Amino acid sequence: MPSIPALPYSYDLPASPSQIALIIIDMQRDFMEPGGFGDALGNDVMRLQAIVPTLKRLLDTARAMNLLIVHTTESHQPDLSDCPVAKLKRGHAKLKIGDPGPMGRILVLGEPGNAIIPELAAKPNEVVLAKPGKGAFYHTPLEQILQEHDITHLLITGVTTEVCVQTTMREANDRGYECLLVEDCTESYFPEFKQATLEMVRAQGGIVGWTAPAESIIAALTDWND
Ligand code: C5J
Repeated sequence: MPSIPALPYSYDLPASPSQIALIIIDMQRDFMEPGGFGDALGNDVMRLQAIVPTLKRLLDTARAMNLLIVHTTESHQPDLSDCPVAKLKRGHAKLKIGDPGPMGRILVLGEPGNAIIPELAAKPNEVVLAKPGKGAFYHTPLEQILQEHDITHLLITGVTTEVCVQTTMREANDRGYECLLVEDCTESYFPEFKQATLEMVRAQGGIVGWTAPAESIIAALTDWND
């Protein structure tokens, strides 16, 4: 059975590529571009751009291998009925969730800022899930979709590492998935938080899962396919 060099030890691939899903968390303009939610919270959003070419290469590999691809966005209904008051009030941002901004209403489904960045836009056969929380399993059909496809292994990517990515990885780990966090396909507004998250998930013998760089994953998947 092929495996990927990873930390804290090699990540064994499943019997078939069809059991692997690529999960791409919240690569949406709200977090990636000036004028969105990330910017409203006072962050330097441009530092997230560095992962885009690498993530695109991994996405292309996953597409070539017909892996299940799941994109998520952090999104709320236009009436904000799915946004807890506590979330709405949090942070004293200059623009709150639902406020009009340069890319439309902040974190609202269907607004220009809520779209996935064009480089990583979903193809029609890929799953796109709008999630109202930080974790991708909360109030979404993700678990059911993974079960229907007999998925056992998740390659986890996206932004931001210590918020929606880490929350999703922990939720997935608790549900029994073998989770590999792709080191150079995830980013944070805070480099030290990204580093801490990578160390946290793979500590204690991989208590939440594994980490590996994209090139190791792409090489292993490509060899497997040959
Ligand atoms: C945040 C996310 N950071 N996608 N959302 O609020 O990580």
